[in-house]
Parts: sequence; structure tokens; C-alpha cells
Amino acid sequence: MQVTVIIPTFNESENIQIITKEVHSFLEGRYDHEILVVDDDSPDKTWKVAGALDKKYKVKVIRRREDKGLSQSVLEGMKEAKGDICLVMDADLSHPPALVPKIIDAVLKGGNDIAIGSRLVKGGGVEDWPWYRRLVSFGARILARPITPVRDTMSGFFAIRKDKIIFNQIQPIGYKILLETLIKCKPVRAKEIPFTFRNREFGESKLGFSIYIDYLLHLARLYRHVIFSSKPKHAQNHFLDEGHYDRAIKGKWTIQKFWHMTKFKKVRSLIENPSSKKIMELGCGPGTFLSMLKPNYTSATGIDNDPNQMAYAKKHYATQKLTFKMGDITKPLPIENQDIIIISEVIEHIPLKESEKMLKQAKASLKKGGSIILTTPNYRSFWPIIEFVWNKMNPVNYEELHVNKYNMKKLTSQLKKHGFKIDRKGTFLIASPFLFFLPLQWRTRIQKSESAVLPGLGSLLYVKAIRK
Ligand SMILES: Nc1nc2c(ncn2[C@@H]2O[C@H](COP(=O)(O)OP(=O)(O)OP(=O)(O)O)[C@@H](O)[C@H]2O)c(=O)[nH]1
Ligand SMILES: [Mg+2]
Repeated sequence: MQVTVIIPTFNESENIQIITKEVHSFLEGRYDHEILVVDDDSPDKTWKVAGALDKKYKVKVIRRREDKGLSQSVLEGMKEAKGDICLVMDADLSHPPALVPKIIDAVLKGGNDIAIGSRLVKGGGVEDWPWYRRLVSFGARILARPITPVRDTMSGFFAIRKDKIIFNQIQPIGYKILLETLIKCKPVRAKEIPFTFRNREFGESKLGFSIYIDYLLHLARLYRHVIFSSKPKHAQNHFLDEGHYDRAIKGKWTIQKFWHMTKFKKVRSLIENPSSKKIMELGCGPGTFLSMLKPNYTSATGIDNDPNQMAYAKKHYATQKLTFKMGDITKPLPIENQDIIIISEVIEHIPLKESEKMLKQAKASLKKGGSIILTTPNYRSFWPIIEFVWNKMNPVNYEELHVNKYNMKKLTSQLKKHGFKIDRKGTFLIASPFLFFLPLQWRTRIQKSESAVLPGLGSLLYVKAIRK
């Protein structure tokens, strides 16, 4: 079966008839599906009303008599679900049934592990909430922000691939099963889809003061989990969709943007006279760097092995001169005779043995006298500390993703071994990326002089080496 729609209910006898009818009308003929109503033995007999809809709308009912609670109900629904995808939504019509197919398709066809109905991405919102509810929701959200990049962590409207749910990790406490799922199951690809939250017409809200307290206790547990648990070994590079990195760099001035822009400028300054040169970037991701080069080169080629990133790069940046090719950078590369090969924050992601293969291939694709420009974190600087802290704050484990750790000596000797002559080298980025409270001009000025004050201590190494 493709989809199970899970609707937790408590005293929703009026709503349940409307919601199941509507949801069914959007699913019928499109998916092989079931609707699972998980009711906590409601005094208004929601379970009975729902049971009568069985034949008409493919409704199944779980009537729970013990261990009551919203998260427990959702979790039980997920366990009982026959579908490959579990979609969770409220019964009170706050979540528009018309959006259900879009959320399902983001998982079923869009390659996402989880899709979230979101009030906080462009196009989403809430229908006239009083100021205090907005304030509470804002506060709750801010508190969860450091442990997940998802914006609307308070949403109760989401679809997840059942094989991504790690049942023995999820502790059903509190109201926020989505947040619990995001932290414990660490879905790699998440998408937020905008919707407007409607206020309920029938029935009563179960939201009360005790739920806020539960939330704080829940959050404390999640922080503890994030800080003390180890993360999965081979987390993917991108928690969010393929354009996330690209948008982050082209969007507001954050630490991330400062970091990458400085790196881009450094790499660009090492490409002398780019006009009439053939440039190739290995591990080009969504094509951000190449898209920012002045297109006076003869050709520029980005290579990456992630099909989603490649599709994004092609869609947004490909031109006659700028092309993107799927490829494994440790195997023979599709083009030769290049003037410049850029490998920027890539080499640390592949084991040493593979990096040897990559350098060999890079050399084979360079013309004689051509150069390789490489950047990678400097493990003989403050970088390991930065990595440790950053790692705790993010769903992706940078510490374990960086399987191949460099310092200047290791990097230059590896390049020399492969027949390169070191032309220029140095380190950059010390404190400036993290001084986000200062005006951008100041940060830029500090960035320019910090490497001179503390030579060798920059978080990133750069080397330009020439093929002999
Ligand atoms: N099974 C079960 N379902 C619950 C429980 N509490 C709430 N629900 C259901 O969970 C969904 C969300 O609850 P709501 O009371 O609407 O909470 P809310 O959406 O945050 O607040 P309002 O829409 O303003 O009422 C609804 O479908 C409820 O019926 C519970 O203890 N057990
Ligand atoms: Mg509601």
C-alpha cells in the first residue's frame, strides 16, 4: 500500500465525518490508501462515528483505552500503518485536505524522506490567531531552532516514509511528535510546503497550559539527546533539499554565507586571467561557485555525483559555456586539457585512498602547466573546536563526514607526490565568520587582516599547485 493517513482524535465526532470524506475524495483514484483514525476512547464516541465510515471512505479505527495522548496515538498509528508513507493530520480541518496529495507527492515522487505542511515558509500562515497564541508559538519555535533546520517544527501536518521511522528511538511524550521524529530519526531530505492554518469550527481545543510545560520538558530531553548522542556515521551532506546550500549562500549574510563567499573570493583570486581558460570544478554541488564566476572563460564544467544537485545546477545555471556533468570524481573524468581544476571543501569528505585517485584523475585532466586550486579545513587551527560546536548544532555530522583531515604539510606533500609544484599556499578565516554581530564592512576588514596577525591559524587551507 502507498499511503496511510493517520488522524489522531479526541472528541472530534463532528469533524471526523467531514475530514474523512474530504481526504478520501482527494486520495481515491490517485493512491492505494487507507485512513487510520486513532481515537483515545472519546466520550463523544468519535471511534463509533469513524467506524461507520469504514466502507464508504476506507476508514479504519483504533480505539485506545490506555496510555492516552496525542503523540502516543500518532506513534501507534504509524506502527499499524500498512502504507509505505504515513501522513499525519489533525481532525479539526486546520490542515487543508486539498494539500494532502502535494505533501504525499513530495515524498512519493520528490525523493524527500519527509514533507511538512508549513506555516513558516513563503506562502504559509495562520488564520487570525490572537497575539498570545502567536507569541507562544513563536517562543516554542525559537527554542527548537538550534537543533533542527526545519522552520515549522510545531506542525502536526506531515508525511514521512515509514522506513525512515526508527520506532525504538521515538519517545512519545508531549504534543510535538514531528519535532521528536525530526531529531530522533534524522530524515536527510526534508521539504516544507506552505499552507494556511485554519481555526477549528467544531469541537474544543485540547491545547492547555500543561501542554506548554510538557513541551519544555520534551525540549530539554531533545537537547540532551542532541548533545550526548552520537550521530549516524554517513549522514548525507544535505539535510534540506538540493537548493538549500545555494539559497543560503545567495541569501542573507549568515555565518555560512560569509564563510563560503570568502572562500569563493579566495579561489577566484587564485584564478589568474580567467579569460580564455578551461575551468573544471570537482564536487561542484548545486553549481553555486561556477555560477558566480564572470563568464569570460572558454568553458566551465562542474562535476558531482549527486543527481539531485546536478539537476538543480543544470536547471538554474547551465549555459552554452557552463555545463554540469554527473560523475564520480575518483574515476576517469569526462574532459581533458583543462587549465584549472578547483576542488573546494571536497577532499576532506573522501577517504585518503580515494583522494589519491581523485588527484591522479585531476592531473590526467589538466594540461601541462595547468593548475589545481584546493581548499580544505585546517586541522592545525581552531577548526576542530569550531567543528565540534557546529556539529552539535546541526543534524549533519561534519566530524564524521570529514573522514580525511588535513594540515598544510599533509596537503602539500600529497600534491607534490602526485607531480604538482606548489605555487601559492596559505590559510584564511579565523574569527571573522563568527563576528556576526558586527557590521559586514568590519567583518570584511577583520577578515583581510586576521591571517596576517595569526599566520597559519586560518580554518581553511588553500593551495594552488601547478602540474609539472
Ligand atoms: N488520540 C488523541 N488525539 C488527540 C489528543 N489530543 C488532541 N488530539 C487530536 O489531535 C489533533 C490536534 O489537536 P487540537 O486540539 O486541535 O490542537 P491544536 O490544533 O494545537 O489546537 P486548536 O486547533 O486550536 O484546537 C486533533 O485532531 C485532536 O483531536 C489525545 O490526547 N489523543
Ligand atoms: Mg487543531
